Amino acid sequence: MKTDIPSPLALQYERDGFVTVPNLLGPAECDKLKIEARRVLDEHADPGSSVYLHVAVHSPIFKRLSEDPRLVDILRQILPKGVMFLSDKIVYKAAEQTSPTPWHVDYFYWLQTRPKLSIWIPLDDVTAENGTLTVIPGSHKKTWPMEKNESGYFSARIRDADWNADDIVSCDLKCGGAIFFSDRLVHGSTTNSAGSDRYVIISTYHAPAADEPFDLKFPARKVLIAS
Ligand SMILES: O=C(O)CCC(=O)C(=O)O
Repeated sequence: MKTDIPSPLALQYERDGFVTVPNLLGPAECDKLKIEARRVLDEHADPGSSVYLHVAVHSPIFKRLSEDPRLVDILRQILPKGVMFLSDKIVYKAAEQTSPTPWHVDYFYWLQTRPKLSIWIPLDDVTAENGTLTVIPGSHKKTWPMEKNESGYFSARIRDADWNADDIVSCDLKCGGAIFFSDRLVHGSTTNSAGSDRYVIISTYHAPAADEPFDLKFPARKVLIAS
């Protein structure tokens, strides 16, 4: 039954800027998705790439995942005005690729576009030792100033002094768990010092609306629940 009362999960998302949903996918599914992720990287990504965008364009398996009812049932609670898939990307940390992902705010990837949320799903069990996601709860409510980073891109001006060390949540998760997070949330990921590969799929959604010019770069976009 459709109701206008936000679900506990939607209230938690509004308060913290993210929600964690364990065991959304099973381990056998994650193993299949990892094989598919490897295929997509080998066939479509530049050699040695650790990030590949537009996965659903090249993979029916990931396209199915982007519209899987288990994901959409949660998305509909957080996005009551409808759900549209925008794009997905593989983020791969090889055993020898140990670097952490620095703190950032995704909104700066798509400045002046409508609000979005992403689902971060590890296809391996993740802990602080092998590159799990780290988040600052509530940081989505702050307006972060903008600066140009070393690569010439605009990003949020974020400093460790902006929060206390014990505000940081390190999201230990079994493979197939999911973190739904706002594009305003400060997040990063830890160093991968475990000596094994770490595969993640990140899918991004927003409420349906007429295409913004930015959207036209994403050929797999699709309305999943009309407004
Ligand atoms: O999985 C990770 O390392 C984090 C990736 C990330 O936050 C991003 O690509 O925006």
